[in-house]
Amino acid sequence: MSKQSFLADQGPGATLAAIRDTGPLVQNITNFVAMDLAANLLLSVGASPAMAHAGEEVEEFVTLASALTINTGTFTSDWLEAAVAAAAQAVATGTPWVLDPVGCGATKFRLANASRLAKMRPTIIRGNASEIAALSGASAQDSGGKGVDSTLAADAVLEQARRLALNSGAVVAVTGEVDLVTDGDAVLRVANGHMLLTRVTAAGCALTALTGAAAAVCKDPMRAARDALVIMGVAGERAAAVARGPGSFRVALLDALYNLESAQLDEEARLP
Ligand code: ATP
Ligand code: TZP
Ligand code: MG
Ligand code: MG
Repeated sequence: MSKQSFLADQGPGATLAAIRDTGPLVQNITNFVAMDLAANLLLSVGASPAMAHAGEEVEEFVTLASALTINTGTFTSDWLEAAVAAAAQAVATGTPWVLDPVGCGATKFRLANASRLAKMRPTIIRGNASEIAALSGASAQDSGGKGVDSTLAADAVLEQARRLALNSGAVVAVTGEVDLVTDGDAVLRVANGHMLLTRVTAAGCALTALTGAAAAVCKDPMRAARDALVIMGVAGERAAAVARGPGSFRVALLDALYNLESAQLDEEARLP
């Protein structure tokens, strides 16, 4: 895919409008920490969240959903098997699916889980820089990371992100102060956001859920990933302007997402 082909497309405002118009059902297999924020964030932008991870129902659920997100943040072995079944069903039904390899550099179990899922044709992989470095095969020393948090800037792992995109077939979105999105060839950057997003747990996980909603309405995964980052980043900036700290920021973030005007989003997007 050439850079021109997706840049010629409509901007993030059109993606937000499409989410609101169509209200896509986004199925999330996500962690206990993130479930509340991710579900509320999807509702705030006009999507319909469903948190469903039981092995008995995941395949049936995927057939109903417009997108699937899988976040490995608090996985146990049974959740992993359910996620593998859900990912296979997503691929079989042509449902876009997004992988969030939370803290995958921290333990062998996490890396094995995320690596297995990364081989199952995710549409988009979204992680912080340390997670993307670890998933691309970098050593624990090179990928850094502190549990689920990153110790690297997104641009420091550009080559690893490119390699991961080429090996997995996914578009890779790396978040940080300046986010980057790559399909292994073209690279996009999003400079929106605010430091307070790193002071609210599961902001990244909720962004992954939002990326699922964007992928549901936007066929081009580069554009879907970029637009989700712009929506989250602009909302973060607006929330920070009225917040007194992480607690009020978390509430203000949902309000900002709900009140975003799609026309203004394109003006406030910072795409260096
Ligand atoms: P969490 O922040 O909840 O630990 P994560 O580590 O998975 O999640 P992050 O890289 O923190 O994900 O990205 C979450 C959001 O925060 C993204 O929208 C990103 O653009 C934004 N962000 C991250 N770091 C910064 C920063 N230093 N300045 C501005 N925005 C940031
Ligand atoms: N521990 C396991 S999952 C999780 C924590 C703290 C949430 C991580 O959220 P994010 O958005 O990846 O920082
Ligand atoms: Mg973080
Ligand atoms: Mg994360």
